[in-house]
Amino acid sequence: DTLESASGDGRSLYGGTVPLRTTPTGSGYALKDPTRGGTHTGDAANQSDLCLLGTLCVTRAPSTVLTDPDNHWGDGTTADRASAAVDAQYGTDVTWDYLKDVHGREGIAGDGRGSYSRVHYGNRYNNAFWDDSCFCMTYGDGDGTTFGPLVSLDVAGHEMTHGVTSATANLAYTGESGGLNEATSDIFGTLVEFHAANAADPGDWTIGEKIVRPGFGHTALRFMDRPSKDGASPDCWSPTVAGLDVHHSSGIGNHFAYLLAEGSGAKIMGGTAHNSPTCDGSSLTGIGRAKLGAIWYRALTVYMTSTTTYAAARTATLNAARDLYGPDSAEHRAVGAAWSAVGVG
Ligand code: ASN
Ligand code: ZN
Ligand code: CA
Repeated sequence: DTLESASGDGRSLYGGTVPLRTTPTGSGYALKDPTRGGTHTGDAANQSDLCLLGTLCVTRAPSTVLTDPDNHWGDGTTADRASAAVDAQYGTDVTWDYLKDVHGREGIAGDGRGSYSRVHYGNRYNNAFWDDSCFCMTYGDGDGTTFGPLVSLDVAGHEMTHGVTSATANLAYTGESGGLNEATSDIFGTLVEFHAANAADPGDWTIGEKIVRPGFGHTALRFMDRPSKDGASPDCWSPTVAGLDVHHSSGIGNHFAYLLAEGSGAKIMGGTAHNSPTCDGSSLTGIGRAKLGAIWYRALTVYMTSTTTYAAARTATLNAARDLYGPDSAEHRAVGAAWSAVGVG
């Protein structure tokens, strides 16, 4: 577009020094990226939304977009309130670039519109969330004991993927479709993390490894190679999956995604050993992350609906693999084998 933009950089909490595109204001720069649909980040000033009955909330916009006099943002620590904003803006940039470069999608809704992020939401707020109604992201600072600031790449990619899901399959956030909704966010959150190729926050198959603190009791929120490592998620499908919290029933989809991309053998990634046993005793060879992403994206945007179950997700991803690689392709067979390996046969 014709809007002027400038090249800056930021020192983030988790990703080292990162590039940022900003908007010159005359006296300085605003943390707003005209090259990515006007994506911007503001400080929520530790305010919370006004909620009635806990659920009907009025979103409080950040009073201002962050500004900086010299286009060098943050100091890489929480001492500077801009550091978390650098992570949030960078995470949104990488998610934007992943969607565009890999899937040809212009922004979360596919219409070129940028989202905005609010950092420092509430007081020691232990969550991050996407909100369709404001087309915006909100990040808490964490309580410092269980979580630090929730602005890592995988969390940003996870949350903004909820916006993509809303705009496409619109998987209902309950039962098996809810597990698929969460798995979709973990899958693309992870593929965003890999796409960033950031040396300080390299790709892996865990969610939230940068934000958890010792008080959380696990080294990550979720483990896609073996979901049961979190103590609550299933590795293998059974009829009880539908009754689990969506952040645990997602384990079936996460385990499928890991096996399809990486296979069942032992691997070292991001400094940690991954070993993903199958539920049917099979040995699988992975088809790679790029093909997983292509297959899941096509399944999500063409075949899945609000009521898709795991059995229907098997069909949706088989249809997508057939479209992309052919009915007798190794990829099509691999999709069927990976679902069978998590008990969806
Ligand atoms: N962090 C949670 C999630 O993305 C918050 C939520 O909206 N349920 O699943
Ligand atoms: Zn989620
Ligand atoms: Ca991760």
